[in-house]
Amino acid sequence: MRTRFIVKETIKTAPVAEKAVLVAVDTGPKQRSWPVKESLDELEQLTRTAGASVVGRISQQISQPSKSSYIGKGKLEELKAMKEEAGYTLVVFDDELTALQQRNLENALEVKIIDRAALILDIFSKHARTREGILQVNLAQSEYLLPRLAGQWSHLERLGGGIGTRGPGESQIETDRRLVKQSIGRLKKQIEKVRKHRHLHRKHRRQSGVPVVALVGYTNTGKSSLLNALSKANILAEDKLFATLDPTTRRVKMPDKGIALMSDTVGFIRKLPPGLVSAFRATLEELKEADILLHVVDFSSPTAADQCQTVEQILEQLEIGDKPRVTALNKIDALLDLTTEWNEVSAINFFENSTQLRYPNTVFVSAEKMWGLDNLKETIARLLEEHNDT
Ligand SMILES: Nc1nc2c(ncn2[C@@H]2O[C@H](COP(=O)(O)OP(=O)(O)OP(=O)(O)O)[C@@H](O)[C@H]2O)c(=O)[nH]1
Ligand SMILES: [Mg+2]
Repeated sequence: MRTRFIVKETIKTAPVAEKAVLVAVDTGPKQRSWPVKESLDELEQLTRTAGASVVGRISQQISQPSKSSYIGKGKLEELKAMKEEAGYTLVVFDDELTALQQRNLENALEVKIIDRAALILDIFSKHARTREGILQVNLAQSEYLLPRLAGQWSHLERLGGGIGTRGPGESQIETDRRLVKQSIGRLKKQIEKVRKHRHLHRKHRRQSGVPVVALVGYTNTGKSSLLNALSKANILAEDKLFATLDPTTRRVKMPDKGIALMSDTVGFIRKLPPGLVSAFRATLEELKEADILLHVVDFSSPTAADQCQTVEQILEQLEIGDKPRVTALNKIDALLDLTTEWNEVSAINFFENSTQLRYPNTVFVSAEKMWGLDNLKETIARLLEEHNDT
């Protein structure tokens, strides 16, 4: 019998990448701790993670953003003049815009305008996989939209889909605020059910007496990579912001042959949209139940200190700022001079001697090279034991 092969042809049409220009204002010394260049670097990473390419950057030194158009008139003209040459289809602003600023900017530039908060929400919506994650992102998006329902969404639809327009149902948004409010109410109820379920799950876990360590940190610092290295798990780790949204828990063998449960969760970022932290309460509550926190820092980042400060602020906001903590200064390999051959011992000695960092429960590691992991586990075990005694 002859076998017939049927060749199915699929035509793949890759969506055309949106081209974005990034805009920030530099309001002077108050903001010096996070210079505008670094802020724009981060905004660029966010934009790329959302799937657009960056074709230009603009920043303006002003004491206060303009109430009507965020940047001043002259800068706005400059941005408009760039349009033809750069061919941008999207402008991303580094701060949250008011509905008025957004509409004025859209009218002046005739392209899609989004702000940092919308960009972060868009990435969250792309990366959410579990029902819990999706519900929480939908809630945060609806809350972001509610005060902005001034008709600009129909305008946005005319400008095409893509970043910032993925939302909890554009048709609803068009209809009216009441529908969005109803949907917020529904989402909250559904999330409440998830919370209760999680609460029960945690209760069982607590009864089992296995200690729980929660990884926290700025986005892209290597939390998932470190958990993979510690547990030989296979969690997605990539050079993208917010690669992880849904919590993952793994069993890790400790030096005393005991077991600890370590959970990896969503990373933090500066200027997180305010609604996002509250919408992610169900996920973030996992952190409250942990015995200790493992704060993962990207020690190779020029903004490591500022990132730590942001993490501290969010931990305070979640009322877990005083939980016992181990700090892992990660990615030390990325700081080494490559003309020398390094190994675990020489690299860690080098950092311990050169930085003279003497903070308690702070260790140098490289998740990529698997350096410092035993020391990290011992530090965690010691802290767990101390915590148990109290
Ligand atoms: N050089 C170097 N790169 C690392 C190290 N650890 C992680 N990375 C890289 O850093 C990037 C982010 O790693 P992830 O593990 O996804 O970081 P994360 O903190 O889980 O990030 P999100 O889930 O997106 O918040 C990836 O490209 C990793 O390969 C390290 O020790 N050294
Ligand atoms: Mg991750």
